[in-house]
Amino acid sequence: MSQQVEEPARHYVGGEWTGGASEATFESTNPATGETLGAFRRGTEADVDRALDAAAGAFADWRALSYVDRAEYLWDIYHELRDRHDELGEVVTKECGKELSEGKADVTEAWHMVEWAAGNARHPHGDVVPSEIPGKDAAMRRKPRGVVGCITPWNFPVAIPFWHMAVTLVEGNTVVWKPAEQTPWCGQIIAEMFADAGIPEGVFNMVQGYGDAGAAIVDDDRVDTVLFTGSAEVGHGIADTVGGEPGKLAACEMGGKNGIVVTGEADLDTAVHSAVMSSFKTTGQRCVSAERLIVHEDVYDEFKARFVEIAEEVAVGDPLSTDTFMGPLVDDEQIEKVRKYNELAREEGEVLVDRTDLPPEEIPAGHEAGHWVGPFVYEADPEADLRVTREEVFGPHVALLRYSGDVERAIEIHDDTDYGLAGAIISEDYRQLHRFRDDAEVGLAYGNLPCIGAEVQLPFGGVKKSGNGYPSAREVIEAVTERTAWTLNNSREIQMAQGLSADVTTRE
Ligand code: UN1
Repeated sequence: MSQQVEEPARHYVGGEWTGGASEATFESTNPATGETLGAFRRGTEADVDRALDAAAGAFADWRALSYVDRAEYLWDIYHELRDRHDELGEVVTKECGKELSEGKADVTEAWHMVEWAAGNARHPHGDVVPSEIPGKDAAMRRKPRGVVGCITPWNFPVAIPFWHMAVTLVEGNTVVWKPAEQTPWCGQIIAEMFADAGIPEGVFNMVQGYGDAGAAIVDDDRVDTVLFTGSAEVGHGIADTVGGEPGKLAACEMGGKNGIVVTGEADLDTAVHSAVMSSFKTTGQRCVSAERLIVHEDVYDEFKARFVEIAEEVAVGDPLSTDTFMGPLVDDEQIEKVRKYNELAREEGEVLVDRTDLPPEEIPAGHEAGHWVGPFVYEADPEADLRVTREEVFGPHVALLRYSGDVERAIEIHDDTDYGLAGAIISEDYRQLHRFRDDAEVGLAYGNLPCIGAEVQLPFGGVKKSGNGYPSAREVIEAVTERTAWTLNNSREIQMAQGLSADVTTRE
């Protein structure tokens, strides 16, 4: 399947393409045009059941291979992702609406993750640990947990599946994956890559569908770890369900209400550029996008004037055109949500830029059915208890929050949300930079940069409501492996640590 999906595309289970238990299908549509990209079988509980059986059945043989042999399948995929970069970047753009350079960066991020995971197969996988007793050797060793359920979002439809699956597979687990229902075409292509790479049957399984299929994965006893990236609402539900099941783990990465602190010592070129990138790139639909700009009173007026000027002018349009900065939102539901929060901001704040309804001349010809909104910027009081400055919108919707006082005060405002994923500080004063680095409640902290664009070799994840940070990059290893503490006695005598006596005394 390359440029258009021709017939209802199927699930990939146990090494075969299958129509599944139900005839029901769903469509993928291009968010910029409303055009149908293809039809896909909608997975049911019965399909998930078959996929989990296949994954459980394949586990013993897959874990018996060496890390290096398992990684060979991933290297094939690495080359295919690189060879098909332009074509796949365009598919990402057509299916989720990100502009073309972002569609291509999604594919690049995917092969970076595959490279990291497959390369890691030749790196040490445990620790040699000293013992108190000279005759003992101690080590930490890892082993795969078993069947891993992966549930991935639409905003990084190629990269995030590989964040979840590349390390998971190299570590020796088998996988049942449900791609986001908005981006099943990307899911189909990734499944084709695994099939082309000849991955042993049952090791990788994909079931297309909606939340009911995802729930069937989460609820099943055969699943040892659930990896989830997506909304806080769904993620917290998964963490609750899985938390009640001993032996099962959930690693969830959710959103944020991310902020950028611009201090009185900021370089304003860097500040404005970083804020525009963080708030409007990907049309605000990254979990790391910034919706709060916390700006010191000394530079507030100038920052505001410059930020507003660009927000009025950023190019919204056809995501396949290289002149576009912002593509459409992904779907109607997202449009509704952004509209609702823009309305709330009109009540709770002071509007500075309102491009919610783009005039017809800004909508490219042939794209009238797209999900268009432009930037929305407002001022709000950081002291006030407002919903709009604390709840995640996931769109090009951003608050300017003016502060006075020192960087500690800015960090207090920054931390005044339930989330803690990404954040940035813009300042020329290294003491302020370090204060933010050390104290801000975030998993990803940036200095003099946008708060988007993390590289795969760094840990990715948040604190507070943003999740536990494990379903990505190198941290996945913790979620998909068990650790064994292995201690071996090299002497003929048994000696205990902690001064514990090894003497066995008898009645005689
Ligand atoms: C996401 O927003 O869901 O750090 C992931 C970044 C990207 C990943 C974003 N590497 O912006």
